[in-house]
Amino acid sequence: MVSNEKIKKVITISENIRNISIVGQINNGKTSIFKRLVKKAGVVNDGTVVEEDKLNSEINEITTKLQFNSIFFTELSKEYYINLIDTPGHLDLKAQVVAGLRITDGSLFVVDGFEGFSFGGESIVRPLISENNKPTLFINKLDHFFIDPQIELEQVYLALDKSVDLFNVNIECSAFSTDFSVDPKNGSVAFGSALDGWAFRLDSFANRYSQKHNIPKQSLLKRLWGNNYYDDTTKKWTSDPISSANGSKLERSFCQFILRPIYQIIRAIMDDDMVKLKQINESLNIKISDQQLEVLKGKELVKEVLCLFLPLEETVLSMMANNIPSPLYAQKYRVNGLYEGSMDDEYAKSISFCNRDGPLVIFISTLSVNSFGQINAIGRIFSGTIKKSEKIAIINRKNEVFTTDKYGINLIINNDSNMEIDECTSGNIVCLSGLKSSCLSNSFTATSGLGKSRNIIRYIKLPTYPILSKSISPNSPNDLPALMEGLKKLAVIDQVANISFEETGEILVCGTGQFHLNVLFKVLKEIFIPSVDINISDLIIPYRESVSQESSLVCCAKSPNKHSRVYMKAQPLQIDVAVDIQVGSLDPSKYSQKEFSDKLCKDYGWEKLDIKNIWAFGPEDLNTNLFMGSIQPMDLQDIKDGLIQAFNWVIKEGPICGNKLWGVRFNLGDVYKNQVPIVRGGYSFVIPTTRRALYASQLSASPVLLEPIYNSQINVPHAISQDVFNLVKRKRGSIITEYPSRNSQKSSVIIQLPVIESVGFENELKQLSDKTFNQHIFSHWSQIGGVVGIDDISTNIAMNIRTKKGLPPTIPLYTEYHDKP
Ligand SMILES: Nc1nc2c(ncn2[C@@H]2O[C@H](COP(=O)(O)OP(=O)(O)O)[C@@H](O)[C@H]2O)c(=O)[nH]1
Ligand SMILES: [Mg+2]
Repeated sequence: MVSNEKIKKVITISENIRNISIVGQINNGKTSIFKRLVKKAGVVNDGTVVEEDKLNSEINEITTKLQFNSIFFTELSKEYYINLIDTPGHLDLKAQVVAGLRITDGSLFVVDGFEGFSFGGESIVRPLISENNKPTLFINKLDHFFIDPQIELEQVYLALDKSVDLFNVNIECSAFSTDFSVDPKNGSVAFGSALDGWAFRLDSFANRYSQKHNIPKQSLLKRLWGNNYYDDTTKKWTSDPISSANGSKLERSFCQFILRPIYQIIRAIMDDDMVKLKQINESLNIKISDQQLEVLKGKELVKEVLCLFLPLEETVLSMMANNIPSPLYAQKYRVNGLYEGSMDDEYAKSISFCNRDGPLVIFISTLSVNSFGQINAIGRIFSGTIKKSEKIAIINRKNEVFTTDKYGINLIINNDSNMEIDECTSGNIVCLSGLKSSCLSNSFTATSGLGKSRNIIRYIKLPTYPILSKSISPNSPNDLPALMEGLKKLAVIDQVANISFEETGEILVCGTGQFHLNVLFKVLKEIFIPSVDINISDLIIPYRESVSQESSLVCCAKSPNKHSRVYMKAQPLQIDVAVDIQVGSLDPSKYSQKEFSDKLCKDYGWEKLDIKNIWAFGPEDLNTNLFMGSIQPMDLQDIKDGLIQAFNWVIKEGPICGNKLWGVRFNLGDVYKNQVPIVRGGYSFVIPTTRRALYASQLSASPVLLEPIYNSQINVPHAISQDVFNLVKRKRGSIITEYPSRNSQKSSVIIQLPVIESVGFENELKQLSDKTFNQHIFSHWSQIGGVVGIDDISTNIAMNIRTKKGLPPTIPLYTEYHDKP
């Protein structure tokens, strides 16, 4: 237990602070490591807190929300205060990983050394680099290798080397400027078993051998990895695996000096050879009592001896403290990616020096709810000092500003307990409590004042997209207000979930996948409205309306009095533009109209555009439809807003089945408005008439439906891979790549699968083998069937949706909205 006074002192020394996320693919051992570190060095280290909190944070042992813990660690009389965050590995919850990466400067990237580094890991490297978060690598599950008594140590080395290599290749592919690659030789890679609690770096052995053999540690470190061999006959180091003295095969130094002692300990214990074990213990200076040697047997004894020999906690804490930069150092290069304003202004300078006396800048990257239902705002102080009762300004995603002096400042001890403090300086992660919920949005900047401009810390671009919904209703109508209240809170704390209240009275909760939905409903039921009984529907698969060709004619809609007319055509929005907007690499809201127009011409080959022509992208949250204005000279300023409103209406509810539109470009033609306002009856005609023109143009452009497609990773035993391939085919999926793991009997297969097929797919996969594992992430929209109205598949889907929504049972033709000019 570290005293509060001590903590308050350490957190003021930014050089001694480390902010670190534990990241990696699901099931690789992140939470196991987190728990060990917390138990050993958490500032409240009675070892019980983590277990209690588990209830709220895991479903079937899968981490579902960021887990925080403060750790205190001393090495060579330097005291470190580490804010450690365990992140979920499930791809549905990737947005939380990014929220963690943003407020930390480095990470512990956990890889399963036995299965190797693959797809899920790759997708986390990208946000890691874009957040300028410096990784260290932990290669886990080494115990798996040693189960086999015939194990070839050289094969183990090759597998570990491959994991390090693949990790670095991914880092290098994503990073342009910073060198974030890792290397066992410089101490940024650790190997071990989180389950058994042992781990080492080359350092752990170099220290021992350099003393024993009287060789400088640094020169030994270089030789313990890579193609280095020690020839006992010549007493010389060589890079040749064959002895020059007698032609015999040499053992690689990593195997001889590191893996072999571990192997020998395990073998001696498993073979019950206590004499041998005692010899090894003596030579390696492992101090285990005779009493323990008698009581413990087999695996338990292996754990005990290896934990004494190579304690995981010390290895990992030392690696993180020495390889991950302090805020003082990290903010110098991170400021560029973080701050929106000019790099010359006082905010940028203060952030880059992590200056506690500068203006206050806090970025709140996540809202967390504790088991008592209280919402806390967790963020990083990048500059200045936050002091109790001093007024702060909050700028949210919508650029709204709130000021308040009513909040508590807390250090995070763990997810369920905080330590209230009066002030906190830059470089720390803090939790602000008691903020009014009206000010809270899922990420925002808090500052001491707004300065001259309203520059802020850049918002996090969400890496995932809500795609699957379920509708929800209370069992008893009296509970509706409570349900609404609970859902409002849910929308505040979850960055990605989308909760919508339909005109039909239906309430839809939309998440990134089934796992995400399970998490949302669990939080809702267990924390926000434990006393309300709710009904949850089956999955609702979203389809989008789109077009596959240009309208076959220029459509026309006349105002009711026939005096005004709107002409319109629709066509598919160029696919790379739509896709780049979808994945976030092209964001219309980031550019001025002229810049955007130039970009379309330069990067997407559009013909020189009259820049005034791009009128609107929509819908607001995902601008994948475009409304091009008219080029006619006649002045439309007085009705332009109405025209755009009609566009925004139609793209939310298309004519085929009232679904959203994706990838449609509408081109406004001529607009005739009667010059005498009294005759045209004011402007009330604009919206309904334009809407009809839009409908007609969409319906005359070979309308189609799009279905969502997943990118999925499945881990399957080699023995059933052919059966799995057949299943994928049957479910309309396609195989993208296969990564066979050379150590285990499994492959990692990347496939694309229609979302609707994923539900049954999982069940059938489990029937083939319960050793399979799969997870999905939204990939893209793809046309299903042919033109609606002609093709049976798409027409039936559209008809079913119409029936469910209570729409008339025929899909309209364009002629219903088109008036002969
Ligand atoms: N054999 C073995 N299993 C491990 C090791 N580390 C973790 N596990 C197991 O792997 C599973 C997932 O671990 P967890 O820490 O929850 O992984 P996370 O999803 O990355 O947080 C659990 O069943 C652990 O007991 C290890 O070093 N060796
Ligand atoms: Mg976990």
